[in-house]
Amino acid sequence: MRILFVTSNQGKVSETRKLLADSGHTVEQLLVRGVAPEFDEPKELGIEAVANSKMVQALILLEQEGIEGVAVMVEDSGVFLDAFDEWPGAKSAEVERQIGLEGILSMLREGMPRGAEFRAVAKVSDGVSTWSAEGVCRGKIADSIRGSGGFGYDPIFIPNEGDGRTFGEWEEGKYSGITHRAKAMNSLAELLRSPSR
Ligand code: ITT
Repeated sequence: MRILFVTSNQGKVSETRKLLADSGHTVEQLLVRGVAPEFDEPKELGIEAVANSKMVQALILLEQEGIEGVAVMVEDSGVFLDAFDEWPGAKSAEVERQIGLEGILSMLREGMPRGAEFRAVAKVSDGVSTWSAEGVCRGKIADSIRGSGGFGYDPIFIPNEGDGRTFGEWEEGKYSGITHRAKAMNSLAELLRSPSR
């Protein structure tokens, strides 16, 4: 299946392309006349609602543009901090832009819980059926920014299933199945393989 991924985030595109390569699906960024379309995202409603909203808007756009014979993918994700009642969640990208990783670290004062998790909701639609999956990656926030790999919160996120390094320090990339996105995409690939789809 040729899957057009509705995102402006190149980090998501390259990770997802690798994750789905073995399942025989190709993933490319949805571009209209060379530009990634921007959609309204109801961030206050959470990542599932944002993904649903992006999917509706994307399917309308494909129809308007006469783009056929492809599937469309949306994904919404975020980091949820125990210390702040799951903030920033769906607003992770915006918060990162506003206060940066240093800002997050300075808000987490000594003695505050450092537990956190990444969550992702991913959906694929061929215009008739829609498949949906989610993934969670539990971990904790590091004391300092470590490593420059990945994107977003990777340099301050230490996954529980790892070896103590932040995702930013993983030289080999983070496609070993433990990321929230990997889990969501692996579930999606499984659903797409299912004969009952
Ligand atoms: P699109 O909406 O265009 O797909 P975006 O980056 O704005 O791109 P989201 O709205 O889903 O994506 O925001 C997700 C943010 O959560 C992302 O920008 C990072 O700040 C953070 N995030 C999500 N997954 C991450 C990951 O695997 N590693 C690091 N940070 C991640």
